[in-house]
Amino acid sequence: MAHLPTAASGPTAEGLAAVLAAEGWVVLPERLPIELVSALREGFLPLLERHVSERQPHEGGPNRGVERYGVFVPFRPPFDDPRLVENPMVLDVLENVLGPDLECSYFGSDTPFPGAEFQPVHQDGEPLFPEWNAHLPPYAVILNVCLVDVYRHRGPLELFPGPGVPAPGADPVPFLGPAGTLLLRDIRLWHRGSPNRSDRARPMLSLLYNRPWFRFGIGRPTMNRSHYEALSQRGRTLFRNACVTPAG
Ligand SMILES: O=C(O)CCC(=O)C(=O)O
Repeated sequence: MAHLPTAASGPTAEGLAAVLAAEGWVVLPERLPIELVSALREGFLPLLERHVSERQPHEGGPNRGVERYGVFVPFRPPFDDPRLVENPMVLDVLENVLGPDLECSYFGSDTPFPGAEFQPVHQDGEPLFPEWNAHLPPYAVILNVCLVDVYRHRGPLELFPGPGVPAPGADPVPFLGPAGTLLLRDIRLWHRGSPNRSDRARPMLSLLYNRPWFRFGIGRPTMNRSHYEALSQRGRTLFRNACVTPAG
């Protein structure tokens, strides 16, 4: 059975970055504080409820399937907490992988409800040069944080290690762990959502960090000017291409 790569190969940012670059993902050795996770969950559930009441479950693309919802996350408390959006451990690893000019250009979420089934195996980002048969260095990495404990039957995200299309019958590795566990995965990593056989939804936040020339196209972080101005210098650099609306 495959295991998620963790700090075992080196607890330093460089060691974690090397695992991420080689395997396509890494689970960080520290989790978000439980009180922050509770605040994120309490803040997120009303957004999810409103979204569900207004939308059809499969809205958001062919990969979504039924009972799976994608909700964009507004950049305001508690979601703008620097321990989440400019987490020092995350940024130290990512600067090693993406360079010092990285930016954050997507803030969303994925939630399979009880009854969700398998998604098709897919990548969130296409290879940059599909006609060129070479694996290029990472240019965009997703940070995933589950807001509830995730175990086998609660619809974990399933990851297929390494570059390339998974071989038929390849065994994916489920992303399991207590709420607040931090996963970094290359946008090109093949993955799928799995069935949620529990009695509870599995909300998971997604932030995309990328090299400055990459454009993802949807889910650009949106914040009002007062939230932008409250950011640290590092935060303003990370969110320099955010959609900033007048304060109000
Ligand atoms: O949240 C999940 O389990 C998978 C979500 C996903 O990969 C997607 O919607 O593209």
